[in-house]
Amino acid sequence: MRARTLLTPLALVPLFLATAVSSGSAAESGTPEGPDRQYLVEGPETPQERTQVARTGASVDAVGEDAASVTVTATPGEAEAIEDLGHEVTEVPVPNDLLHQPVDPAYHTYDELTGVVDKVVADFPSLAEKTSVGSSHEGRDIMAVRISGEEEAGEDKPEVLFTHQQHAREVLTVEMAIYLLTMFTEEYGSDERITELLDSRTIWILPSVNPDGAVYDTESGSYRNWRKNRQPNSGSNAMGTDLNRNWDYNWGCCGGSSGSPYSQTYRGASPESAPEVNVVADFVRSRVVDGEQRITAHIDFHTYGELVLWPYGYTYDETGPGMSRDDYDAHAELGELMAETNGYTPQQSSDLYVTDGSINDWMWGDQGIFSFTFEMHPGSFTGGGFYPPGGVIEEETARNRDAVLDLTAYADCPYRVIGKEAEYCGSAA
Ligand code: CXA
Ligand code: ZN
Repeated sequence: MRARTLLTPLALVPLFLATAVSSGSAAESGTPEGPDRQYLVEGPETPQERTQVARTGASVDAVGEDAASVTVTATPGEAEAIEDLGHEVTEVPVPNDLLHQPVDPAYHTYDELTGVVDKVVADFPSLAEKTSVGSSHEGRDIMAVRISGEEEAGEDKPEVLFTHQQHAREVLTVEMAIYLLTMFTEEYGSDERITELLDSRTIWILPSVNPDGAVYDTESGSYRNWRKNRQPNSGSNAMGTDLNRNWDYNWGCCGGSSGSPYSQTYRGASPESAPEVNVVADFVRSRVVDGEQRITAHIDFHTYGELVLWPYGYTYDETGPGMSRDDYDAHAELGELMAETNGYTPQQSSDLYVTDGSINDWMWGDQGIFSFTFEMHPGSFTGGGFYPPGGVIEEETARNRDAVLDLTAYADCPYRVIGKEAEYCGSAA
C-alpha cells in the first residue's frame, strides 16, 4: 500500500494514536485485512467522480465545503481502490478522529427513546398513539407514533410519514424525531398552524427504524461508528445490511450499492432481506386504502451534510419511468422551498452520488409518495461528523420545523406547489 500523508493541520499528532484506535475486529466491520477507518479524499468534484468513489464500497459520508473532496468510511482496501482512481487519500487521525469517543448522554439511547415515546402517548392520549410496525432482526420493536387532531367520521385525511435512523450512527436524527413528537403534541391547541394541520392531516413518526444498530453503536459506552443493521450474513463473518440500499425498487441495479457483506453499503441478499426494511415497507403498503396510498409525503432523516435530497438516486436523469416532468418539478419545488427555510442545499440525490435501493426511490417509484432525505447538521466533518456535541441538538432540530410544517401543509396535494392542483388533485383545487 502506498504511504499516506497526514493532514497538515494535524501533522503534530503522533502516528501511533491512529493505530491505537484501530481495534475493531473483522467480525465487527471492515475486511479480514482490517477495520473501517475514516478518510479524507481530495479530488472528486463531480457526481460521476463521487459515484466512482462510492462504487469501491466505501460510504461517502459527506462532501467537503470546497466541493472537491469527500469524507468516507472505508476499509484499507477500499481506501487503496480510491487512491487508484487518482485521488489523494488521507486517514483522518486521532484526536480529530471522532471514532471511539464516549457516548454523549445528551443523546437518547433506544431505551430512553422508548421512554420518551411512552410518555408522549401517556400525556396526550387523545392525540398520539403508539404502535409497532414489527420487529428488528434482534427482536426490538420498531415503533410508530400516529398523531392526529380532531377526527370526523368517514374523513380520509392525507398522511405524512417521518422516518429516522436507518443508519445507526446518525444520532441527531433520533433527536429530530423527539423534536417532532414534542412539537406536534405540546403545541396542538396553542399553535394555530399546528392545530389546523393536525385537524386535517395524520402524522406518522418512526423514530428509529434501526434499533439494533443503534444499541450496538452505543452499548460499549464509546461510539462504534456503526451504519448498518445487525443481521448476520451467511457465508461471511461480516455483519449487517445497509438499510438504505435494501428497498425494493431497482434494487442493486446501477452500481449504487455493494454486493459484498463487508461493505458499508451492502445491499443485502435480496430486496427487503433486512427485516427492518420489510416491516416498514409492509407498514407503508398497509396505508393503501381503497386502492389509494394515504401517505402522500415523506421525509427520511439522515446526517450529515445539510442537504435536502429527492429521487431518483439510481439515475442521473431527472425524468424516467414513473417520474414525469411534473413529478420531478413538484419534488424539486418542494425541496427548494423546504431548503429555503433551513438553509440546506437542495438537489436530486444522484447529484451527490448514485445509489440504488434507497428508501426515496421506493417511496416514489413503488408507492407514489413524495419522498425526501434530509441530511442534517453538520455541513461537514469538521462540525462533529456523525456525533456532534449535544449542545447543537436544540438548534439543529428546531431548524427543520418550518420545512416539516411546509411539507405537511402540501400533503393534501403536493402538485399544488407547481400550480397543477386542478390537473392532479381534482376537487382538491
Ligand atoms: C442518500 C440518501 C437517500 C438517497 C440517496 C442518497 C445519502 C445517504 C446514503 O448514502 O444513504 N447518505 S448517508 N446518510 O451519509 O449515508
Ligand atoms: Zn444516512
